[in-house]
Amino acid sequence: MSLLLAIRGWDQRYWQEKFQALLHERRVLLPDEVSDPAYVEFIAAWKHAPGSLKAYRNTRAVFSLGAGVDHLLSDRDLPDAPVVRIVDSDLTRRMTEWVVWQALDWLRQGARYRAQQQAGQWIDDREQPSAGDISVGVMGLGELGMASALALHQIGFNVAGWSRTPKKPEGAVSSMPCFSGSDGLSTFLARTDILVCLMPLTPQTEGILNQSLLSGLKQGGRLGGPVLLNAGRGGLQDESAILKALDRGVLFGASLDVFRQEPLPAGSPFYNHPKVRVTPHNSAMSHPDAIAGQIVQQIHRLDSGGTLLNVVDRQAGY
Ligand code: NDP
Ligand code: OXD
Repeated sequence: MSLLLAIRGWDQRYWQEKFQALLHERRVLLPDEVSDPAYVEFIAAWKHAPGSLKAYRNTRAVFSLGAGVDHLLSDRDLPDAPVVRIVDSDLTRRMTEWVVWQALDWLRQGARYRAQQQAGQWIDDREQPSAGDISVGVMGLGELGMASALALHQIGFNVAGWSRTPKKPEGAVSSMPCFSGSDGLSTFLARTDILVCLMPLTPQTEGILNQSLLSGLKQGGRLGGPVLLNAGRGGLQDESAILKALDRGVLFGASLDVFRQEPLPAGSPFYNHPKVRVTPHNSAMSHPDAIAGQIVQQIHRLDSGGTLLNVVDRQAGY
């Protein structure tokens, strides 16, 4: 029996070696090494070609090599097996770093001071707000959103959250205002200076970062206007609405790690936009050792009669 690696865009051989070094009792195969699909017991995938997994009818679980599973669930021919995602403390920490980095860069006017330094200028003529003057709204209070909310709260931002189902946070963020569903959205947006989007891409969230949502954000504020940070998925974005909102001053700025088309094509208006910071979908890279280790552990759990962890709800899409 074997584990099939179905990967596009990453180095397949590298991942194969990582998995094979940990999974001694099974062969780890790439698609063109499979002679009989019936012997494929597990699949670990990242952005496989839709339809290409149809033949693997004995699959016991399909593992995503990342936290998101939209790349799997958008494939109508995915084998009818549990879909498992990654929940990893290293990945969560990296995402928290990105969110905090971007929030602080907007708060502390990073672009302005970098430009001043390059121009050899010493200008200290502007008032500097502090984190306590800024309300951050985190959309998506899952593994990543909750960790980011906690870190932002610890820095002193006024943090609130929004999710699909109601939340009662515990510990340091127990007093964080939490909103949910379409009923809670407008109140959540109206208090938000920095909107952090850490939601999955599902049929319900596709294009949610649109003109109507952006125009519901708090206008004015100590940053000069609202700022969007999106590291969820590009499919959440209505990109022309974001550009219009930036150009019309409805949005003051945006930090975007994800795009509808990746790699973001040369010539995209996002690259040179003075109010946009672009990172190449690497806010929270999956570390191969941690990811392969976690998936192999899950396989061993099944082997010893246990159940899989982090199985997604195929109906909800995440
Ligand atoms: P989780 O599944 O743990 O959390 C998802 C959150 O989104 C939950 O709070 C959920 O609400 C909320 N949500 C889902 N659908 C809706 C909706 N229709 N309306 C409101 N809230 C909704 O996911 P993670 O935190 O682990 O990851 C989030 C996403 O981040 C991933 O799906 C992936 O797309 C992206 N990601 C990006 C990376 C990058 O490098 N850019 C790296 C890793 C992940 P509820 O709590 O009520 O269920
Ligand atoms: C993920 C990603 O989903 O890196 O893990 O985008």
